[in-house]
Amino acid sequence: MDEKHFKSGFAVLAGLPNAGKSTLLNQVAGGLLSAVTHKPQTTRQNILAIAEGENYQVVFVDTPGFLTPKYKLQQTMADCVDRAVQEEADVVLFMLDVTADYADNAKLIAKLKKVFCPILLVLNKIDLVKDKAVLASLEEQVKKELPIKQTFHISAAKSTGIDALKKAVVNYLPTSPAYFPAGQWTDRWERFYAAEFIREQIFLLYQQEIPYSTYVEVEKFTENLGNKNFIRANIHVERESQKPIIIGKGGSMIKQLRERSQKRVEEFLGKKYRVELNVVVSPDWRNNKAMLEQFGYIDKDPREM
Ligand SMILES: Nc1nc2c(ncn2[C@@H]2O[C@H](COP(=O)(O)OP(=O)(O)OP(=O)(O)O)[C@@H](O)[C@H]2O)c(=O)[nH]1
Ligand SMILES: [Mg+2]
Repeated sequence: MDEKHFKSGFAVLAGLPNAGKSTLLNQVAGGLLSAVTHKPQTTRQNILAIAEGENYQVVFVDTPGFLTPKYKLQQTMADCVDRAVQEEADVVLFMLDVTADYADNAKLIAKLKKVFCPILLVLNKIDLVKDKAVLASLEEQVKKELPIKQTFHISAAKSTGIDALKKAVVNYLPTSPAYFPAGQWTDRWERFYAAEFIREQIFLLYQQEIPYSTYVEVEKFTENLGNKNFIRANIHVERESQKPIIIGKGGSMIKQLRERSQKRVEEFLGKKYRVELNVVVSPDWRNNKAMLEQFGYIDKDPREM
């Protein structure tokens, strides 16, 4: 390793819900690290993926979709975006879904105007546009408002344009030693991913408000205990009336959820697990500061510890 020329830093993915940030993170990470679903607001916390080469280490940061908070959980999600963009980023990748309404980005753009680091524009979902002139006109609009260094046309889902983007990102990083030991690909524990992927399956399986009202807590995560790997998770919902919806008629829904979650976790961790799910009612947790702290969505105020 040539320390004089080693580059390292944080590349933050910022964009509206559903722009494809987590799909891109998974592409650059080379594994399904971050939950992806067709529903907006899938990601609730910043998720890192570390990509490294001979002379660089890029820490990609997936953030929750930028939104105007309506309840406390959404406030914690917006805080994650602020922290990543304003405090952590060495380069920001501003992601746009080229099929979505550009006007919805106004507030995020206002925020990005205050950022000092370079901003790259990433136009995503180009597989869905036939008329490529749309891309040039979008780029022109964004450039009227933000000092964009470079623009990339990608399809995160179809893996188009990813290598060029990844390569370019390295150029915008400072000369710096690596932030994480070589070979490390994330900063989270397996337990965290187990909870995330069960939550991902809830987003895919249930409708309307249910996914948004749910928090998954992995209560037990044991490996090789009598040759068994075992995960027990509590699914917290907000109201008593949501419990039977999660469970379904004769337990049919929770059975499906258990099977899908088990498959997803096994694929990710590369081992067999037995997953057990339990439903708990935690009234109005999305608006309860103490519960949000307990669930790890807010860092505890050290003065109150
Ligand atoms: N056609 C197409 N779909 C894509 C592309 N990238 C992402 N998607 C889809 O867009 C949806 C949202 O993708 P996510 O990666 O979860 O989006 P996100 O920006 O992380 O969303 P939040 O976590 O809610 O902020 C999923 O259904 C993806 O499969 C793309 O390049 N082309
Ligand atoms: Mg996401």
